[in-house]
Amino acid sequence: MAPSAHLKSYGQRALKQTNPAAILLLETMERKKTNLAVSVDVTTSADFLTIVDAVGPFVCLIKTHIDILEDFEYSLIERLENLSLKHDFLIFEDRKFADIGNTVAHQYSSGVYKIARWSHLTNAHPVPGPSIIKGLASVGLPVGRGLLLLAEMSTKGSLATGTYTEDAVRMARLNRDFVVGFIAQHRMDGIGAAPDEDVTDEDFLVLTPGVGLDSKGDAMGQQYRTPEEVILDSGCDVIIVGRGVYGTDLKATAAIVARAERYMAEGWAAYLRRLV
Ligand code: S5P
Repeated sequence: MAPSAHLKSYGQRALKQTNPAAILLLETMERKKTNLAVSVDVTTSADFLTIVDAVGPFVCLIKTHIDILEDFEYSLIERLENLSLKHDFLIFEDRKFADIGNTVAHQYSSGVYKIARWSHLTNAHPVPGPSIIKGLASVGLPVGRGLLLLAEMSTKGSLATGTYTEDAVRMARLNRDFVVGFIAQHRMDGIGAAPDEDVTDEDFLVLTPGVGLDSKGDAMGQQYRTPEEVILDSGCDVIIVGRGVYGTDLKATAAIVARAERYMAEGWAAYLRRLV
Protein backbone atom coordinates (compact mmCIF):
# COMPACT_ATOMS: atom_id res chain seq x y z
CA MET A 1 0.00 0.00 0.00
CA ALA A 2 1.20 3.56 -0.69
CA PRO A 3 2.58 5.62 2.21
CA SER A 4 -0.44 7.09 3.85
CA ALA A 5 -1.36 10.76 3.55
CA HIS A 6 -2.21 10.84 7.25
CA LEU A 7 1.48 11.05 8.13
CA LYS A 8 1.38 14.65 6.90
CA SER A 9 -0.02 17.56 8.91
CA TYR A 10 -3.69 18.47 8.68
CA GLY A 11 -2.63 21.80 7.16
CA GLN A 12 -0.57 20.17 4.41
CA ARG A 13 -3.42 17.81 3.66
CA ALA A 14 -5.86 20.73 3.31
CA LEU A 15 -3.82 21.95 0.33
CA LYS A 16 -4.50 18.73 -1.60
CA GLN A 17 -8.25 18.55 -1.04
CA THR A 18 -10.77 19.87 -3.54
CA ASN A 19 -14.04 19.69 -1.61
CA PRO A 20 -14.70 22.98 0.27
CA ALA A 21 -15.99 21.27 3.44
CA ALA A 22 -12.93 18.99 3.63
CA ILE A 23 -10.61 21.97 3.17
CA LEU A 24 -12.41 23.98 5.85
CA LEU A 25 -12.29 21.10 8.31
CA LEU A 26 -8.57 20.41 7.88
CA GLU A 27 -7.74 24.14 8.03
CA THR A 28 -9.79 24.51 11.20
CA MET A 29 -8.04 21.54 12.81
CA GLU A 30 -4.65 23.02 11.98
CA ARG A 31 -5.62 26.54 13.15
CA LYS A 32 -7.26 25.50 16.42
CA LYS A 33 -4.94 22.54 17.06
CA THR A 34 -7.77 20.15 17.72
CA ASN A 35 -9.01 16.92 16.20
CA LEU A 36 -11.92 16.68 18.62
CA ALA A 37 -15.53 16.57 17.45
CA VAL A 38 -18.19 16.62 20.14
CA SER A 39 -21.47 14.85 19.52
CA VAL A 40 -24.12 16.82 21.39
CA ASP A 41 -26.81 14.16 21.74
CA VAL A 42 -29.19 15.94 24.09
CA THR A 43 -32.91 16.50 23.76
CA THR A 44 -33.59 20.13 24.65
CA SER A 45 -32.49 23.21 22.74
CA ALA A 46 -31.34 24.96 25.93
CA ASP A 47 -28.97 22.13 26.93
CA PHE A 48 -27.83 21.80 23.33
CA LEU A 49 -26.88 25.48 22.96
CA THR A 50 -25.25 25.67 26.41
CA ILE A 51 -23.07 22.63 25.70
CA VAL A 52 -22.14 23.78 22.19
CA ASP A 53 -21.13 27.18 23.56
CA ALA A 54 -19.10 25.53 26.34
CA VAL A 55 -17.19 23.02 24.18
CA GLY A 56 -16.96 25.26 21.09
CA PRO A 57 -13.44 26.57 21.82
CA PHE A 58 -12.04 23.02 21.92
CA VAL A 59 -13.55 21.41 18.83
CA CYS A 60 -13.09 21.42 15.09
CA LEU A 61 -16.59 20.07 14.58
CA ILE A 62 -19.93 19.79 16.36
CA LYS A 63 -21.91 16.68 15.47
CA THR A 64 -25.67 16.91 15.75
CA HIS A 65 -28.69 14.59 15.79
CA ILE A 66 -31.03 17.47 15.13
CA ASP A 67 -34.13 15.22 15.15
CA ILE A 68 -33.74 14.28 18.84
CA LEU A 69 -34.43 17.84 20.01
CA GLU A 70 -37.94 17.81 21.51
CA ASP A 71 -38.45 21.57 21.19
CA PHE A 72 -36.78 22.10 17.80
CA GLU A 73 -37.59 25.33 16.02
CA TYR A 74 -35.75 26.43 12.91
CA SER A 75 -34.44 29.52 14.72
CA LEU A 76 -32.12 27.15 16.64
CA ILE A 77 -30.13 26.74 13.44
CA GLU A 78 -29.29 30.43 13.32
CA ARG A 79 -28.08 30.25 16.92
CA LEU A 80 -25.99 27.19 16.12
CA GLU A 81 -24.50 28.97 13.10
CA ASN A 82 -23.68 31.99 15.28
CA LEU A 83 -21.85 29.71 17.72
CA SER A 84 -20.03 28.10 14.82
CA LEU A 85 -18.76 31.55 13.78
CA LYS A 86 -18.01 32.62 17.36
CA HIS A 87 -15.93 29.53 18.14
CA ASP A 88 -14.71 28.59 14.65
CA PHE A 89 -16.05 25.06 14.18
CA LEU A 90 -17.88 23.17 11.43
CA ILE A 91 -21.22 21.39 11.73
CA PHE A 92 -21.91 17.74 10.93
CA GLU A 93 -25.50 16.48 11.01
CA ASP A 94 -25.22 12.75 11.67
CA ARG A 95 -28.30 11.92 9.58
CA LYS A 96 -27.16 8.49 8.34
CA PHE A 97 -29.18 8.63 5.12
CA ALA A 98 -30.01 5.16 3.80
CA ASP A 99 -32.69 5.41 1.07
CA ILE A 100 -32.96 5.74 -2.72
CA GLY A 101 -31.41 8.79 -4.35
CA ASN A 102 -34.69 10.62 -4.96
CA THR A 103 -35.83 10.25 -1.34
CA VAL A 104 -32.53 11.23 0.27
CA ALA A 105 -32.33 14.32 -1.93
CA HIS A 106 -35.66 15.47 -0.41
CA GLN A 107 -34.63 14.47 3.11
CA TYR A 108 -31.38 16.42 2.75
CA SER A 109 -32.80 19.61 1.22
CA SER A 110 -36.32 19.87 2.62
CA GLY A 111 -38.65 18.93 5.46
CA VAL A 112 -38.37 20.45 8.92
CA TYR A 113 -34.58 20.48 9.11
CA LYS A 114 -33.30 21.50 5.63
CA ILE A 115 -29.97 19.90 6.56
CA ALA A 116 -28.03 20.93 3.44
CA ARG A 117 -28.56 24.60 4.27
CA TRP A 118 -26.49 24.53 7.44
CA SER A 119 -24.55 21.28 7.83
CA HIS A 120 -21.08 21.31 6.27
CA LEU A 121 -20.88 17.51 6.44
CA THR A 122 -23.42 14.75 6.60
CA ASN A 123 -23.22 10.98 6.30
CA ALA A 124 -24.87 8.06 4.54
CA HIS A 125 -24.95 4.29 4.71
CA PRO A 126 -23.63 2.82 1.46
CA VAL A 127 -26.24 0.05 1.60
CA PRO A 128 -28.42 1.35 -1.31
CA GLY A 129 -25.38 1.56 -3.62
CA PRO A 130 -23.99 4.56 -5.59
CA SER A 131 -27.44 6.08 -6.21
CA ILE A 132 -27.50 7.42 -2.66
CA ILE A 133 -24.38 9.48 -3.39
CA LYS A 134 -25.91 10.76 -6.62
CA GLY A 135 -29.07 11.87 -4.81
CA LEU A 136 -27.23 13.63 -1.99
CA ALA A 137 -24.64 15.18 -4.31
CA SER A 138 -27.39 16.74 -6.42
CA VAL A 139 -28.26 18.84 -3.35
CA GLY A 140 -24.98 19.16 -1.48
CA LEU A 141 -22.33 19.59 -4.13
CA PRO A 142 -23.63 22.90 -5.56
CA VAL A 143 -23.52 24.42 -2.06
CA GLY A 144 -20.06 23.12 -1.14
CA ARG A 145 -21.06 20.34 1.24
CA GLY A 146 -19.23 17.06 1.85
CA LEU A 147 -20.37 13.49 2.50
CA LEU A 148 -18.96 10.77 4.74
CA LEU A 149 -19.84 7.14 4.05
CA LEU A 150 -20.32 4.79 6.99
CA ALA A 151 -17.72 2.17 6.09
CA GLU A 152 -17.49 0.65 9.58
CA MET A 153 -19.40 1.09 12.83
CA SER A 154 -18.32 1.16 16.45
CA THR A 155 -20.98 -1.22 17.71
CA LYS A 156 -20.61 -4.85 18.72
CA GLY A 157 -21.72 -7.19 15.90
CA SER A 158 -21.68 -4.50 13.19
CA LEU A 159 -22.34 -5.87 9.70
CA ALA A 160 -20.20 -3.16 8.09
CA THR A 161 -17.03 -5.22 7.76
CA GLY A 162 -14.98 -7.03 5.08
CA THR A 163 -16.30 -6.73 1.55
CA TYR A 164 -19.01 -4.27 2.65
CA THR A 165 -16.31 -1.90 3.86
CA GLU A 166 -14.26 -2.46 0.70
CA ASP A 167 -17.28 -1.70 -1.49
CA ALA A 168 -17.93 1.47 0.50
CA VAL A 169 -14.41 2.66 -0.24
CA ARG A 170 -14.79 1.82 -3.94
CA MET A 171 -18.02 3.84 -4.05
CA ALA A 172 -16.25 6.77 -2.41
CA ARG A 173 -13.36 6.59 -4.86
CA LEU A 174 -15.76 7.00 -7.78
CA ASN A 175 -17.29 10.12 -6.19
CA ARG A 176 -14.24 11.91 -4.88
CA ASP A 177 -15.69 15.41 -5.44
CA PHE A 178 -18.44 14.91 -2.87
CA VAL A 179 -17.37 11.98 -0.69
CA VAL A 180 -14.62 13.39 1.50
CA GLY A 181 -14.14 10.39 3.74
CA PHE A 182 -15.63 7.87 6.11
CA ILE A 183 -17.11 7.18 9.45
CA ALA A 184 -14.86 4.26 10.27
CA GLN A 185 -12.64 2.71 12.89
CA HIS A 186 -9.45 2.58 10.78
CA ARG A 187 -7.69 4.37 7.96
CA MET A 188 -9.22 3.34 4.61
CA ASP A 189 -6.55 4.39 2.08
CA GLY A 190 -6.02 1.80 -0.63
CA ILE A 191 -8.70 -0.58 0.65
CA GLY A 192 -10.51 -2.45 -2.14
CA ALA A 193 -8.32 -0.96 -4.89
CA ALA A 194 -7.57 -3.07 -7.98
CA PRO A 195 -3.91 -4.16 -8.30
CA ASP A 196 -3.37 -1.80 -11.23
CA GLU A 197 -5.28 1.11 -9.72
CA ASP A 198 -3.14 4.08 -8.66
CA VAL A 199 -4.33 5.21 -5.26
CA THR A 200 -1.02 6.75 -4.19
CA ASP A 201 -2.46 10.21 -3.60
CA GLU A 202 -5.62 9.04 -1.92
CA ASP A 203 -6.51 11.00 1.21
CA PHE A 204 -9.90 10.26 2.68
CA LEU A 205 -10.73 11.79 6.05
CA VAL A 206 -11.61 9.26 8.73
CA LEU A 207 -13.93 10.45 11.49
CA THR A 208 -14.21 7.97 14.33
CA PRO A 209 -16.91 7.58 16.97
CA GLY A 210 -16.69 5.09 19.81
CA VAL A 211 -14.12 7.09 21.77
CA GLY A 212 -13.95 7.08 25.55
CA LEU A 213 -11.23 7.43 28.15
CA ASP A 214 -13.03 6.15 31.22
CA SER A 215 -15.31 3.47 29.84
CA LYS A 216 -15.03 0.52 27.43
CA GLY A 217 -18.64 0.69 26.24
CA ASP A 218 -22.29 1.01 27.21
CA ALA A 219 -25.17 -1.39 27.83
CA MET A 220 -26.42 -1.07 24.22
CA GLY A 221 -23.45 -2.36 22.24
CA GLN A 222 -21.35 0.79 21.97
CA GLN A 223 -17.60 0.09 22.17
CA TYR A 224 -14.98 2.69 23.13
CA ARG A 225 -11.32 3.05 22.31
CA THR A 226 -8.94 5.75 23.51
CA PRO A 227 -7.87 8.75 21.41
CA GLU A 228 -4.41 7.20 21.18
CA GLU A 229 -5.74 3.91 19.80
CA VAL A 230 -7.90 5.79 17.30
CA ILE A 231 -5.48 8.50 16.10
CA LEU A 232 -2.08 6.87 16.53
CA ASP A 233 -2.69 3.13 16.13
CA SER A 234 -5.57 3.22 13.63
CA GLY A 235 -4.61 6.37 11.69
CA CYS A 236 -7.99 8.08 12.00
CA ASP A 237 -8.25 11.88 11.76
CA VAL A 238 -11.06 13.06 14.04
CA ILE A 239 -12.22 11.65 17.38
CA ILE A 240 -15.97 11.92 17.90
CA VAL A 241 -16.89 12.00 21.57
CA GLY A 242 -20.41 12.23 22.97
CA ARG A 243 -21.11 11.10 26.54
CA GLY A 244 -17.41 11.12 27.37
CA VAL A 245 -17.64 14.92 27.15
CA TYR A 246 -21.19 15.95 28.05
CA GLY A 247 -21.56 13.25 30.74
CA THR A 248 -24.67 12.67 32.81
CA ASP A 249 -25.09 16.08 34.46
CA LEU A 250 -25.87 18.39 31.56
CA LYS A 251 -25.86 21.44 33.83
CA ALA A 252 -22.30 20.83 35.11
CA THR A 253 -20.75 23.13 32.51
CA ALA A 254 -17.34 23.44 34.19
CA ALA A 255 -16.94 19.65 34.23
CA ILE A 256 -18.04 19.46 30.57
CA VAL A 257 -15.43 22.06 29.64
CA ALA A 258 -12.74 20.17 31.60
CA ARG A 259 -13.57 16.91 29.80
CA ALA A 260 -13.55 18.62 26.38
CA GLU A 261 -10.10 20.03 27.17
CA ARG A 262 -8.88 16.59 28.22
CA TYR A 263 -10.09 14.87 25.04
CA MET A 264 -8.71 17.70 22.92
CA ALA A 265 -5.29 17.37 24.58
CA GLU A 266 -5.23 13.56 24.24
CA GLY A 267 -6.32 13.64 20.61
CA TRP A 268 -3.76 16.28 19.67
CA ALA A 269 -0.91 14.56 21.53
CA ALA A 270 -1.67 11.32 19.65
CA TYR A 271 -1.65 13.22 16.34
CA LEU A 272 1.70 14.88 17.09
CA ARG A 273 3.17 11.47 17.88
CA ARG A 274 2.16 10.03 14.51
CA LEU A 275 3.55 12.93 12.45
CA VAL A 276 6.89 11.98 10.96
O1 S5P B 1 -20.40 3.66 14.24
C1 S5P B 1 -20.86 4.67 14.76
C2 S5P B 1 -21.26 5.78 13.99
C3 S5P B 1 -21.72 6.91 14.63
S1 S5P B 1 -21.98 8.31 13.67
N1 S5P B 1 -20.99 4.75 16.11
C4 S5P B 1 -21.46 5.87 16.75
O2 S5P B 1 -21.51 5.87 17.99
N2 S5P B 1 -21.88 6.96 16.00
C5 S5P B 1 -22.45 8.17 16.66
O3 S5P B 1 -21.44 8.74 17.50
C6 S5P B 1 -23.66 7.93 17.56
O4 S5P B 1 -24.86 8.11 16.83
C7 S5P B 1 -23.49 8.97 18.66
O5 S5P B 1 -24.10 10.19 18.24
C8 S5P B 1 -22.00 9.20 18.74
C9 S5P B 1 -21.31 8.45 19.87
O6 S5P B 1 -21.77 8.87 21.12
P1 S5P B 1 -21.10 8.40 22.49
O7 S5P B 1 -21.94 9.04 23.53
O8 S5P B 1 -21.16 6.90 22.54
O9 S5P B 1 -19.67 8.91 22.46
